[in-house]
Amino acid sequence: MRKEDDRFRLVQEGDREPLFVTRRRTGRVITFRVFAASVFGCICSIWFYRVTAPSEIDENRTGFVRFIWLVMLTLEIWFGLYWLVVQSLRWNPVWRFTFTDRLSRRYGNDLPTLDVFVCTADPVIEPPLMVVNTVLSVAALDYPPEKLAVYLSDDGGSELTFYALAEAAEFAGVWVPFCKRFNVEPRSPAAYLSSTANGLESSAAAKEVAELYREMAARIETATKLRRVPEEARLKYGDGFSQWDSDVTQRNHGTILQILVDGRKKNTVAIPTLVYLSREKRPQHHHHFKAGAMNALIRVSSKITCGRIILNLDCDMYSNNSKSALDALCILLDEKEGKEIAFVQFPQCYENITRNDLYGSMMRVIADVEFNGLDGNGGPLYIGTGCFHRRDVICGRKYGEVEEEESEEIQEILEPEMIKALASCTYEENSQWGKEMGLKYGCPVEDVITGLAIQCRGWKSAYLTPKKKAFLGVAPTNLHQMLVQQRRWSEGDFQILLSEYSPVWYGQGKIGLGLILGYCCYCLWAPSSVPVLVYSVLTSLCLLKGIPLFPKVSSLWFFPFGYVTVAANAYSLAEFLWCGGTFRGWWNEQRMWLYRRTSSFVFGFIDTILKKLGASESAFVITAKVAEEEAAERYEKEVMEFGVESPMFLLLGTLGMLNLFCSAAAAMGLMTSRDGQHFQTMGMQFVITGVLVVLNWPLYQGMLLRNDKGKMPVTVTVKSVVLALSACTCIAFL
Ligand SMILES: *[C@@H]1O[C@H](CO)[C@@H](O)[C@H](O)[C@H]1NC(C)=O
Ligand SMILES: CC(=O)N[C@H]1CO[C@H](CO)[C@@H](O)[C@@H]1O
Repeated sequence: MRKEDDRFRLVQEGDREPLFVTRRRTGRVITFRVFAASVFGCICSIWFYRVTAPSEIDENRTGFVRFIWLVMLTLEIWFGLYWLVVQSLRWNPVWRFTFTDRLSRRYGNDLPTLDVFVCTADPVIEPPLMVVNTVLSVAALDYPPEKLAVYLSDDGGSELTFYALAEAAEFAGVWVPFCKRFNVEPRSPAAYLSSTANGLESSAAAKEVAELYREMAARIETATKLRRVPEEARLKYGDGFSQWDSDVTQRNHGTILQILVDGRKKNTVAIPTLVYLSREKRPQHHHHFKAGAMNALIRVSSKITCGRIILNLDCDMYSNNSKSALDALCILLDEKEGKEIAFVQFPQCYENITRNDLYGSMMRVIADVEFNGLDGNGGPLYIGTGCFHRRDVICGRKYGEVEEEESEEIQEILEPEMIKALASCTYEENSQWGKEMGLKYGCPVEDVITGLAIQCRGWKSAYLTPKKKAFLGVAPTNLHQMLVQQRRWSEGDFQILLSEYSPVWYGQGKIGLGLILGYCCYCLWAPSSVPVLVYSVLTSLCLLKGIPLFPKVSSLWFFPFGYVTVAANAYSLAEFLWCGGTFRGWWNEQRMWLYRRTSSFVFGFIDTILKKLGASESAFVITAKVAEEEAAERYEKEVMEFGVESPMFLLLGTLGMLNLFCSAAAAMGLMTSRDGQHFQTMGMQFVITGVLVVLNWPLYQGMLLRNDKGKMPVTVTVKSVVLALSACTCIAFL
């Protein structure tokens, strides 16, 4: 009897099954917690050792040595506390799984309207052909075309980008139906045509589409190379180009708006709405970078298609999975748990990664471990791309306030001139835009702070990592770009910590402790550079000078130091391999971990402090997406690229040389003295400095052994050697 009841209930609730489930891995979490407790025990004994400073080394401690030990104690307290904060990211990870089949059964084509915002800022750094491939890949998403709109925001105000989009709008008429008919994947034409395994190569339809694409690509590339739009195109899309008068420049122009495909009208071919927008820019008005562009898009789109859901994408991130919108909707439309979720973040994945990921660009552990941990604590950060938002939430709706119903009637169609006013420089004056509405201004990582503010209004967010990556971008392919990007991130995150929206005080009582700590892990990137820098310099210099900093290898006190070092690294290696990485990849990531902390984060830290003191201005550097041929070859071979003179390289070079000189001198001293006792007391320092030297191998190669264009510039090498030698000499005679 009871069984039948159950079955009856199941049938009744058959179409009320959840659209997604949240899973935990209990076994792994318990193992991790036991392990973390053991490491913490050892950290405490390290602190205890430093404070009580056992008598074994005490006899010959002078005031200078005492001071150094005090510094070591401070650093180790910092490392220990930071380690504690970081554990929040692994304490309670969750994984989400969606059921798109249930979504289709329940909603069919009756899905909410979706607006996709693609942002580009410079036609040279971000080639128009790449941008339109991204646009085409989302235009062909598996989604009813009458519900979908793609907006391209061009902060470069470039005719070339507009021209490329106009060409793409025409090509979309062939491409979108083709993708849907043959269920093509991926839906970026360039990516599809370059993948050989698509099996459709031979069909007539595929050949025709490929031919059309190649012709279009050739036209766009020629125009880009000549920096001139062909005359035929000007005639064809006249009303678009007429908006560029002779004095339009990148920094000074009126709003340019063109609806290239209008899905609100009944079209014969079903393709989504396509809109080009370049908001007004005037030198005397601050444009607030990408956040400003996003806010202009939010307003302009509200008068055109007004999608209830907004997907935000960088112009280099194409959709590699046409079902990603449905995945995200499984979460946002779920009647129970989904109701409290404001946005769904996909990881930032890259296609241009070499096997061992020389620059650690994939951030494997962040993407596959830490963000799942954040999700378990209340939700991942909004990272500015690959994120599905609810429009009304991004515009300020608090959790618990009623949602406005989507109006059934077709929106009144406004004149383009009236819509353009929404993207003018002055529209935001005396308004809540940039504060309570839209993306927040005044921070280099506006996305993170916006996500935090949404979570502080009571919302949660969700993190989705489907096996087939949803969006794929282009990673920085040289060391300098990578370090510059990291500098901006660390600086922005640190500014958040010091701002009025700091997770620590603003988030207090609004979001859970786990999430506050989770934010702090990233917000403390910049300040965490200083201890790492000091620690690595101190251990090397003290090795040179023969000042012991660690217990003897034979002493019992050596155990906690050894355990923390070995266990933490073994765990991090296991985690990395579990995320699908290789051993070399892990080793490369350790190097990047060191380089980021001893260059990008140092500069991020100094910049932030200077800015707080009012001595420096914000600047936003876009990272280039194309590499010249030789450099690309070196990238493929995983040879580290230096090539430019940069203060960050000077710092890295000096530190590298310092480690090298100190360990070489100490090794020579050891060989001449033949004193086993020396190795006993200095063992740990030998190992640390030695590991740093081995880790730095590509740096030494770049400075001393290579002869290609990508080697370290000679001036940097010379300066580094001089600086490192003077530091060693100073210490030796102190
Ligand atoms: C991208 O999509 C293609 C085609 O479906 C698939 O084979 C590939 O594995 C995807 N790439 C990633 C990184 O998931
Ligand atoms: C921009 C860029 O570097 N693209 C490269 C990405 O990787 C593929 C294959 O490894 C190359 O063909 C692209 O040129």
